[in-house]
Amino acid sequence: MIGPVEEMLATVVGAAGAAHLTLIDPDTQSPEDAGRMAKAAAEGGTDAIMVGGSVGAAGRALEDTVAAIKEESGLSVILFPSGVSGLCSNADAVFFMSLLNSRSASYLIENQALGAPLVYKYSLEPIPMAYVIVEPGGTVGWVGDAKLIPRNKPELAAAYALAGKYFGMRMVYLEAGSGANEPVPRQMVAAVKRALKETLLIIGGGIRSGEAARALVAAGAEIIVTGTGVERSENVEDFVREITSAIKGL
Ligand code: 1GP
Repeated sequence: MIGPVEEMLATVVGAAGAAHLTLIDPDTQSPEDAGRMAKAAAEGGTDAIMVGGSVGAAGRALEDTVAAIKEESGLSVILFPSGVSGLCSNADAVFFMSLLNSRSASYLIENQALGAPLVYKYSLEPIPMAYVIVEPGGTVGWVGDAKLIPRNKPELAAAYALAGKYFGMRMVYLEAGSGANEPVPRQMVAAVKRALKETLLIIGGGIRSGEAARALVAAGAEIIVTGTGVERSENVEDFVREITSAIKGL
């Protein structure tokens, strides 16, 4: 069953052609600073906040960060967990994902099995998502033990994406890795979108400008994620507005 956060994202994509998510890692700044960043991102037109990180995004820091973001921005918070410890009860939703090109059962199903009862207990909205990591992959590629998709092999990315769709996952996230020098190649985005059709395609990793985000949306991306760009920008509202105004209403 589709829940309210997923419905909201689908509505934004339907109306504007694309949505934007701001990724905040609780390990990178204080909860207060995370709240301020989220408020500025909301003012810049971001649609929801993703909270997660490969290392240290857990416990009190995670809960306090989620609380501050919700209070300051009024936006929905979607958890983006690297494992069971990335779950908390005060978020709205969780990308309930399997890292399809991981070599490790931990990231394919074990964390998900251990996390599922907590998702239920916390009444989090699970958003079923296929997660596929492309070169260079960054920290998440290493931690997730991913067999990285080569950048010049769009057909491999499309095959994994289609497998995710056939499993019933309603979103596919192609990830270049946080802080990547370049985003996922446009040809790969286009090949994956051709395979997916109506299944929503999320692209993240290495997106630092409105121009880059627009090119990815023109190729078929529907949800753009930015983390590092937001973290490093001196004016979060302006940076987020640059991205949102470049991708919406194309
Ligand atoms: C990481 O794709 C996201 O999961 C965001 O990447 O930090 O490079 O924006 P950046």
